[in-house]
Amino acid sequence: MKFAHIADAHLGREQFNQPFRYEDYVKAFREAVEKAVKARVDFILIAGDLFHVSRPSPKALRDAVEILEIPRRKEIPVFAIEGNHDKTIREASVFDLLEHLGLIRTLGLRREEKRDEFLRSKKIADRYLVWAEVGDLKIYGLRHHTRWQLIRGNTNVLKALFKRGDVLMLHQAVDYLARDTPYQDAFDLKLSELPDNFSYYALGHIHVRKLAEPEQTGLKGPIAYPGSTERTDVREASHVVVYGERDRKPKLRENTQPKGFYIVEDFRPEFVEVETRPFYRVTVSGNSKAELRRKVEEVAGLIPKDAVAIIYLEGTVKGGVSLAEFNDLLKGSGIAYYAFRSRVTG
Ligand SMILES: [Mn+2]
Repeated sequence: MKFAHIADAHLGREQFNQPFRYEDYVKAFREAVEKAVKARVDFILIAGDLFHVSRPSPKALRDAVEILEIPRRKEIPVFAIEGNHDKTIREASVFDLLEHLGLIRTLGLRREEKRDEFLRSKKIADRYLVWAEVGDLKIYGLRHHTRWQLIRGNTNVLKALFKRGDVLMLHQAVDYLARDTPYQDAFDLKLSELPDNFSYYALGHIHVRKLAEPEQTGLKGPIAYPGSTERTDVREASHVVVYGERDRKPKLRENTQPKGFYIVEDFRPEFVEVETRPFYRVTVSGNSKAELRRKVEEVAGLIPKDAVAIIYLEGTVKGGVSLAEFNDLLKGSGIAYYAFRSRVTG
């Protein structure tokens, strides 16, 4: 059995208010789905945040429908959960609409019983737990919940709901994998709070690729975050340039954060890269405005025209600097989008 594990596509996001970034997000998700279909997977998992908001624009919805029709044409089922960005407490969600169109199947606790070729349901209090079965594989999932919803005193809702199965799909930050991410101190679950007895933990929420092997965690299967399909934050830059105070020339590191998704065979994830626009994170240090300007001009030569670049200015400059004093430097550079951020002290 082979499946694809995709997360955090954030369709509909127009990063930096740039229309071309909307298209980039759509393109990355399309490439992931096309590559999954081409690899002839048995099913596709979408581990939350398919959309950037719970009420996406008609355009984002249309793009999602067009892309999800690719696996449907090949009769490859798509199982999904809602993330913190696209969940809703309203009675009907965009996920219900996509499900009605036969494009996805939503796993988790639901108001109504669901049964079809793949879906099974079990009544739990006033809800139905809906899971999927493909061949002899049992796939469970639950949409994003806050920590206090999942861990209530001595009750661990996840462990009560999910005793055993093959795949468990969640949209949560697990502390063990949240190190060096924005969720380091804002995790939802401790490693020990994850249910045991699953062969693969298909997670979403942390936007950088992470993998914890059973030897590290003591769980039966790996915990995997594929990361977002596009670059959602400067921490996910593809290229990092540092021009320090004492450097005679800038230092460039390439392909620092590959983007993509996992193709999982026999519960072993294999990362598949998706092509994304180069995203530069640049740090320039200097002790005068003239030095900072000279270094920015030099760095500009390293950044390709189609790139996004976020440039941090650092150092101690008498009287400080205003960012407006730097914008003219890159005006004619052709860089698709750039912004300066100042950490200069006066
Ligand atoms: Mn997300």
